[in-house]
Amino acid sequence: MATTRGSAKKRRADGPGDTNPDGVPVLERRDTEKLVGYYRQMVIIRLFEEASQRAFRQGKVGGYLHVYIGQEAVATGFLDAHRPGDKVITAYRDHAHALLLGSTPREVMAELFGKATGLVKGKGGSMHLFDVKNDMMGGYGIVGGHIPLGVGMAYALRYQGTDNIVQLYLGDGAINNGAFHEAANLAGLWGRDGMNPCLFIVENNQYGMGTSVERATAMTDLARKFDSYGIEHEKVDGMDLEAVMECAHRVAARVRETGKPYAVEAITYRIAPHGAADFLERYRTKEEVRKWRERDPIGLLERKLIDYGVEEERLEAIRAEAKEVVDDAVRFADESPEPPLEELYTDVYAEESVDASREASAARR
Ligand SMILES: Cc1ncc(C[n+]2csc(CCOP(=O)(O)OP(=O)(O)O)c2C)c(N)n1
Ligand SMILES: [Mg+2]
Repeated sequence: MATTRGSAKKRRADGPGDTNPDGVPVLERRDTEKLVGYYRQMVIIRLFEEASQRAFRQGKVGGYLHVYIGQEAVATGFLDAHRPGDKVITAYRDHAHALLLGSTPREVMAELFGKATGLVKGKGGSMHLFDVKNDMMGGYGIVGGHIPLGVGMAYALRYQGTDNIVQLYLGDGAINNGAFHEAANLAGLWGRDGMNPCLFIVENNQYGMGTSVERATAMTDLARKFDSYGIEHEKVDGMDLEAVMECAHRVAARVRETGKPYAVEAITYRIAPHGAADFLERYRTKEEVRKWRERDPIGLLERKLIDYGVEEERLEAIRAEAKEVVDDAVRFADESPEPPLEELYTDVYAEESVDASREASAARR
């Protein structure tokens, strides 16, 4: 089905004027059609994640793989406030972020399968998705490792005189890492002078692998950790897409305007196991998972859409079409070729700098 092959379609903020002339956020006017579009995207992400986890368990995916099931409303809502040129950086649970920014399900699935047609030619895999043209500055596998990079990007965006911002996603576990504290300190410091438009989005999914937030830190109010660095913050219900969208537009506009960092702790839940190879979940009860499932972000949105007058048949049709998009992506990844051996030696260093340094050393000779 040619028409369904495309990515979860590109999404952008409403453009100049995230607030109306009275200063009221645009999102106070409900746009049911937009929400239906996001329902489609969230269903694509859910089915994509289920398919990728299955493929991993069938041995089709190398490296490791972590799915975003349960957390869909967080990236969907925050990226609604994305504007071209803003940068997005996250950890290894990164498929949804890439899809939402415009990478196609085909190229992302092929990347997981390590194929030549993958987003980064099959060289990155699940944890290292990168799509510069769509502002996706990476998935990173080292917990906390991307946080200093994101803060540095935010500085660079201001240094270059743009009004772009960085959306920096991190987990509850990453916040206990030293790299977070060093980077947050600099973000606060540079932000004091309007030089750090970094929006920290803490995806508190309650666990870092098998360790709950309560077992990982004595101060479990993660948003408040940002107080130490002079960074203002709030919390949002990360299961409720509309709440996330409202928060995202309001705080992104503020970061864009002031050049100061801001932090949001999105309260969410990892419904799936930590990684695709994890089956035993001794660290939590079935009852706990069941309770959170009652607030599954897709189910919540579905109920709201029905309340807003959208017909169940329309949602049914969207689910069927989403399944075709994902089936097509899996077929494409399956049938794509492996990267040729010569690819081992390409993209190791940036070509331009290699040429420039060759020219410079030739000139010196
Ligand atoms: C520096 C480092 N230490 C440990 C690990 C092993 N590890 C992988 S994921 C993870 C948990 C991170 O939890 P969180 O930041 O909450 O992210 P989530 O998996 O919940 O999305 C750990 C400890 C790692 N990848 N890097
Ligand atoms: Mg976590």
